[in-house]
Amino acid sequence: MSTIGYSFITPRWLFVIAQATPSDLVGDPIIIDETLERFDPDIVNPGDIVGIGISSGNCVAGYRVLKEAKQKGATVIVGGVHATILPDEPIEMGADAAVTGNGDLVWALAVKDALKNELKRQYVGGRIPGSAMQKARWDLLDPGRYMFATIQTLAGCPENCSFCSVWVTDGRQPRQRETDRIIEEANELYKLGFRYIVFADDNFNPATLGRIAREPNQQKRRELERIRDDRLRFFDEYDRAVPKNLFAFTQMTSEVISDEEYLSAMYNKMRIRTALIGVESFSEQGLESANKQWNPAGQAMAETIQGIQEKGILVLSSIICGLESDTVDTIRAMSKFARDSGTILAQFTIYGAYPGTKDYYEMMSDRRNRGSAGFVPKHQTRILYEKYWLTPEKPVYVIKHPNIESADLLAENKKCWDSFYGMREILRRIRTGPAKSWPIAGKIAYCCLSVIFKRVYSGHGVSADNVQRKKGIITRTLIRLGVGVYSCFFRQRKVVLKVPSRSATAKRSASLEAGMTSDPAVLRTLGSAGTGKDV
Ligand code: B12
Ligand code: SF4
Repeated sequence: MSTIGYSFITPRWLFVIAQATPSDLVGDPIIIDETLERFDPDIVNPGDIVGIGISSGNCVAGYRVLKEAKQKGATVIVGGVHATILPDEPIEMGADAAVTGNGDLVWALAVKDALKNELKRQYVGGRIPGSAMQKARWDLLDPGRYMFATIQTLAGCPENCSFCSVWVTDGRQPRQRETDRIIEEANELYKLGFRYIVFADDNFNPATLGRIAREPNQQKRRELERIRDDRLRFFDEYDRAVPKNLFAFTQMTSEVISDEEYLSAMYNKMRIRTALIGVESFSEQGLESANKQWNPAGQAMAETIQGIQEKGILVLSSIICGLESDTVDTIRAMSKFARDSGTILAQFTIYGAYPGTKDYYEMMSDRRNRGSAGFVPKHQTRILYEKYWLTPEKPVYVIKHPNIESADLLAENKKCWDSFYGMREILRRIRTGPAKSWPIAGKIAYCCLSVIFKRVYSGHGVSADNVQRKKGIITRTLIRLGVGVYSCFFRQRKVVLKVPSRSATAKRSASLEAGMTSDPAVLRTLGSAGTGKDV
């Protein structure tokens, strides 16, 4: 793993779990984000409590850290979305305990039990109400090492897209955090110099007028109406209490277009300027494969994107290549739709069946039962390996698509990126899209951003950790340039991006560390088990 010691997005859980740590018993935790620098086992002493957060994409690295920490005599507790879905796996890998669901409340209990040598195998954090969701400990953040800090305003999503685990883990009942805590965090981040933040919500607009109108269940409809009212009230208060020049990025559904009041408030009051929208597919069959038929298809989606951009929120369209109904032709058609839609940014991810999703469970059931008499598989797409997340295979080689060979899927995906971010297309967007009215500096910045975006995210889409992946000298130089320009406009305190030397890294090992990679973040609570004394 190589890292430049700087990361795009803060992994929010680290700072939330830091807040949940009983500092009176163990002192402040040491935070390590492997996107910034690799975990150094030498900082662990016997009796320390090490918390590791894993998602399916980075659990291999998480298990490496787990083994290294265990060898040093630590008590290791694993949480995060992957541990929530498969809590037995970290235990099989040697963890002392696994935490499922939200760690905000249950983490302190696990730490106390560890100190008393009474640790249980599993702690069920569940889906806690918004009022119980903790603030993040931004006092432990080194702001110079991240481009954006993350605030969560709401957890859960009422939809049930078949490729997504959010509604399974976080539930379909949206849970809104307390307004005061969100505002407090936003102001704290502002003071730390941030002028652009990420609202790390599962879905920022779970209850728009369009969503409410298509809800068949009357009770749920009323509940969504209440959530919409709460959201609008929260937007008002946020607007009053947070500086006007703190802007934000978020992820939301295209259905926001159905709600003029909500969309305007997102722009005017929450100051959202960019948003990732799950377009998934421009074809009706693709949307059906994704269980997202409520998303507009084709031209209707293009008009939706344009409508949102006309309101001032620039759209990053997220498109999946390799949904079950896809063929080489449909992917090419989608690529053209994306270019013609006017979306200012687009990402083309390759379909993956993550554990916890409906697709995954159905495909695994197909895998087990295919060949049994009378069994009708639900999918034509096949998962080729058990526990594929533990293999070094790239996601594209883990899935056998019914219509497209993996190599072709990769090639078509690459073409999507190449054509969307080809210089001719970038210039066309500058002449015809929302960028048309921008000053020349904005146009140049957009050109640079497009080039960097493609170099950094091509193939997999936006992630928190791409800075550390193996990037060539040109990409690294461009990233440095981009960070410099960004910090000029969106940071109060300028970010000086320098690569830390090995010795500097070692010296810092006993203090706060942060960064970005595809590796997991680690939270090390320094506590001497059994004594309760700070180390
Ligand atoms: C915001 C977000 C992003 C943002 C920012 C990511 C970031 N680093 O902050 C962006 C857009 C960059 C992103 C990108 C991607 N994401 Co994303 N993302 C999310 C989202 C919506 C919220 C994450 C978040 O910050 N939540 C707020 C924090 C506080 O909650 P949390 O992380 O769940 O932590 C709580 C608990 O899990 C637990 N916990 C967590 N760790 C630990 C550790 C210990 C020790 C304990 C005790 C407890 C604990 O306690 C915490 C507090 O309650 C989640 C959805 C979700 N519900 O998880 C998807 C999600 C994590 N992303 C997902 C995916 C697939 C991706 C991408 C691969 C998508 C892509 N491009 O193809 C990339 C790559 C991610 C990467 N490597 O960086 C999947 C992961 C699926 C899986 N099974 O692993 C999720 C679950 C969404 C989904 N579609 O199903 N993502
Ligand atoms: S993909 Fe988006 S809209 Fe669909 S369930 Fe997941 S969070 Fe909700």
